[in-house]
Amino acid sequence: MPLFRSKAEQKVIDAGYDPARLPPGQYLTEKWPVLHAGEVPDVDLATWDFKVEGEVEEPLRLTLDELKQLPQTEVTIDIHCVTRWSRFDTSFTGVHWRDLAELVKPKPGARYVLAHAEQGFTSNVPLAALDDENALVAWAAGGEELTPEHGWPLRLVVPSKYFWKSAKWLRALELRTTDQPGFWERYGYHNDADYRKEERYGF
Ligand SMILES: Nc1nc2c(c(=O)[nH]1)N[C@H]1C(S)=C(S)[C@@H](COP(=O)(O)O)O[C@H]1N2
Ligand SMILES: [Mo]
Repeated sequence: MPLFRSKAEQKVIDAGYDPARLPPGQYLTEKWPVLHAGEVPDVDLATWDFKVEGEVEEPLRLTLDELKQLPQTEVTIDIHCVTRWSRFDTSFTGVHWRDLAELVKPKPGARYVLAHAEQGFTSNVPLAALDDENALVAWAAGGEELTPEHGWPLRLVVPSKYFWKSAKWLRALELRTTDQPGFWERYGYHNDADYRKEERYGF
């Protein structure tokens, strides 16, 4: 037993969880805060599509209905925001990268992904972060369709990184041979975003 527990750790214990589950510098919240730059976009499903492109043999373009025909995966993950709130046990439903990879056939040089969202928002992750068992492109959370503010109709879920990498209003995954910083990364956030190491800011 440590001699001292922080208030944040005590709250995790009081909520019935193992305090080791809370990454350094985070506190537990029961709510699900909404965070993004800009406005919630107006999305028209009649013209909406989702693409997987770049370093792939077979570029893919799907409507939401077509995406939902693919094998579905449900994951339950902990969300860690760089602004220090963590939310445990959020479930998401969507398609895992492995099922998209089977269709697009990544070229051998594909190492990085640049996610493209509405209004020019981008986020970058190594392709390995999408191979994570619990990473998804998701259209539902907690068994319900995503709400507009949480990314309807589709968002990325990358549980190994701070949550800013999980682009809401996702429109495309671009596979790349080289890394390219996304929106928040250009703004000064850490390129790698590992919450276990508190990789919050790049400077
Ligand atoms: N398109 C888009 N996605 C985004 C962002 C954004 O500004 N635009 N912000 C990110 C940040 S900083 C966080 S913490 C999470 C918040 O997701 P939530 O609002 O569902 O909690 O979305 C991420 N995805
Ligand atoms: Mo964030």
